[in-house]
Amino acid sequence: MKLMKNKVNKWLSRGLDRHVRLAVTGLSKAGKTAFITSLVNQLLHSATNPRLPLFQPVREGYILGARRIPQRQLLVPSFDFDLNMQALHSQPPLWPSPTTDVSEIRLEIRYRPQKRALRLLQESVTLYLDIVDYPGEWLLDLPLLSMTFDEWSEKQSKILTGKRKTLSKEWLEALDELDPFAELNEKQILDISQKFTTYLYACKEEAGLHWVQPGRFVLPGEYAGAPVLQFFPLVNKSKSESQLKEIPPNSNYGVLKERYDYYCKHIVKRFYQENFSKVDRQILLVDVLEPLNAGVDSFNDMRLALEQLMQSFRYGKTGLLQRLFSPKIDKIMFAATKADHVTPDQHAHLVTLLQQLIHDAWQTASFEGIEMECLTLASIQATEPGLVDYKGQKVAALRGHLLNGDPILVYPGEVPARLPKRDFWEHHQFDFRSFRPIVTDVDEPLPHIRLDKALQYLLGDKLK
Ligand SMILES: Nc1nc2c(ncn2[C@@H]2O[C@H](COP(=O)(O)OP(=O)(O)OP(=O)(O)O)[C@@H](O)[C@H]2O)c(=O)[nH]1
Ligand SMILES: [Mg+2]
Repeated sequence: MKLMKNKVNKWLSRGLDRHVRLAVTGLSKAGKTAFITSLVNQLLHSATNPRLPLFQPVREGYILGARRIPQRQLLVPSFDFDLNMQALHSQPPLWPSPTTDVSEIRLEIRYRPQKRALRLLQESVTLYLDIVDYPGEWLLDLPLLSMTFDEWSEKQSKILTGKRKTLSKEWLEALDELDPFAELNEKQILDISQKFTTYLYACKEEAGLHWVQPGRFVLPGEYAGAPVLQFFPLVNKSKSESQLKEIPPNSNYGVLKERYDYYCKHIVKRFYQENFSKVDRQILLVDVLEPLNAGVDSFNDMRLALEQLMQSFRYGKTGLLQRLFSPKIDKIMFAATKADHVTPDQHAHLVTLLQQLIHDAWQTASFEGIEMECLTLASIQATEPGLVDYKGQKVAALRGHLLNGDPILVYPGEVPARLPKRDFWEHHQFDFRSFRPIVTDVDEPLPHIRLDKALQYLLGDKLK
């Protein structure tokens, strides 16, 4: 009889278990890894976490706790939570390293059900939470799936202005020498590909630009050195109608086109298939402050890249992501990260600025009946609000340590509430610094700003 009861209970509890797959999206350095690390850290402390007043299951005490369990996808590397925490707890504390590959983490969260019907059946229920982390650059490749090689080449020609024009000089000179319709010259293709890759690295590292496409060229992961990463767009090359009709497969052109198609089909498509088809919830993290600090070029580039990335938010039937991968996303959160870089009185501006940046994606998602929320947060708070004397008055400021360890009290400046106009860039001065994480003890949860609000939005309803 007892055995029977246990079996029924086990069956029942499995029936009540819930699953959430959360996609944490954002451009490179938006703060994805910091967000996941802090979110996992907060949940692992959830039984006694005093830092989560806005997360109802913790505030009302019906969450029992959370623990890490082995992930389902055995071929995907595990998210290195321990290494990230080790960095944050080192002396002096360090930020987690940039992400170079996809990784995943799974949590088992146990709670006392609040719905009466569930309570009668079971004392506790489990929510399994899967979170995936990936390099920001890889997310910019989705639009490639709707472009032919020629369309992509044309698009790349159009953006070769400003800093990109200067950085692309060597690559374009080498490209000038190429006859696209001549028989394949493997050595020449390799040489130009390498120059193109160097140009992409320079866009990312030297110029701090975000729109770096194809994303795998700067973060190749397992494909480093493979021919699938040896192609480039044929910019500034005129091609006649008749030439385009019959491109010999063994010409330089034919091979570049073939590699581009292969890249789209086997790398981009596979990545989205594996990571987005089962997503339930999505958060888009945006670092608005760094590009605002870096100037108009950087800010506009961020907007452009964000636009590309938000193609993944077109969930309607005509949206590329929906057509190819049918994710079942019912809630999206848009978050401006690193809110601890500005004084609390600027947070409202940060939100309105973000709302303007994501306006189009918001409209489309709203039309599809997807629930959305916009907020500003700091996954790992590195500063504390303070006051400075300015012309005899007390003014809001931030107290923290710079990356080199120097203590600092600074007024970082004002965040514009709307998208900045031309004259704004001429007159405005920012002082957004990079701060070192605050020293914390291993047994206390990481300090944050409004991460509990994000948790409530993304998971609160699944823990009822
Ligand atoms: N002050 C502060 N800085 C942050 C916060 N989150 C991230 N940062 C800073 O932003 C940097 C990038 O954060 P990551 O979490 O590595 O960004 P990512 O989106 O994972 O970047 P990729 O892996 O390169 O795509 C960190 O090294 C920190 O310097 C935060 O909450 N507060
Ligand atoms: Mg990362």
